[in-house]
Amino acid sequence: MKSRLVISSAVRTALKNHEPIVALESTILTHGLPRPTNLEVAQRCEAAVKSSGSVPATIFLYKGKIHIGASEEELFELCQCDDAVKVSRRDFAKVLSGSGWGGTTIAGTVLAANLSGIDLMATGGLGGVHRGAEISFDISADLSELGRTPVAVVSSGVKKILDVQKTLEVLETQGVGTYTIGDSDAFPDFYMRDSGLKSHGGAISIEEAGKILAVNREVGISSGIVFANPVPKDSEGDGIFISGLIDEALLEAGRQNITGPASTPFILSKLAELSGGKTVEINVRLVENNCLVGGQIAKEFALQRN
Ligand code: PSU
Ligand code: MN
Repeated sequence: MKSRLVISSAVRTALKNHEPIVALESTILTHGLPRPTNLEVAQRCEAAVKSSGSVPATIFLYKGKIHIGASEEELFELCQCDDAVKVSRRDFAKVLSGSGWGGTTIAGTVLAANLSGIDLMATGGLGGVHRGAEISFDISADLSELGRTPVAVVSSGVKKILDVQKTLEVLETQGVGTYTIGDSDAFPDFYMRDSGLKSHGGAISIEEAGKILAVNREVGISSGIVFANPVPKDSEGDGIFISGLIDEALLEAGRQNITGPASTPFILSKLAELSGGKTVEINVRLVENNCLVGGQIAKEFALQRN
């Protein structure tokens, strides 16, 4: 097993010294954001984690190995490649038995982080229950992965393109706690700070988040946690405008019969087009902020644990 894991020297040192580490996903780079914004986001996310005093570990697959921590050149190549596979739990064996690139989803990143001893990751939006899942059964593997792997995810909630209420229900069933960082217990829906629904665990501070994660690990609970970090107030989208665009993007996906793993990337790129880049701007701003807050939570977690 160990020979399949390639851990960068910065991450290896941090693991050895029990320093705070934040894992970062790579599907957002290979499938979620357009070029060249993806590379810019990759670099800004790593810088945001570093500015908090934690160590970033971007996770991806390449040439039969699971990479934990990317060099500048690797980030560049990953963001350029055309043929990366979107990798969740079921995809590891296939992609690792070949030689190509894999961009890990939140599910894939949580799995790989856990294999390498990292307890927290940061990203933009968690996958969830797709609208119409009662017919399509399309429920992101992010939810079941968090149900079986004890890694915390810092995200701006669940994207409004999904069914947020059903997603919270499945997280409950999977034993995954949801908390909102800050002074409101509203669960965010990515573009907006308040989806109209609440986090089950309510509003918590960064210190409390670190402690909750430490206790989850101490007790040996085998499921993960969602720390929802709302988009900063000055970057929040116009809810009515974005809802209209989402309806349009979903209709177009239906017309073109786009389903399964292709669904989220298609809707995201359609939204970017329809909003003239506005949704991408919000995405960039919130993911960078989540990496900063993720780094702060990782530090609190390290203090509690060490
Ligand atoms: N939400 C976003 N941007 C993304 C994704 C989700 O706002 O890029 C990606 C993440 O990697 C997430 C994955 O884990 O999509 C979920 O895809 P699916 O619904 O096919 O499981
Ligand atoms: Mn799916």
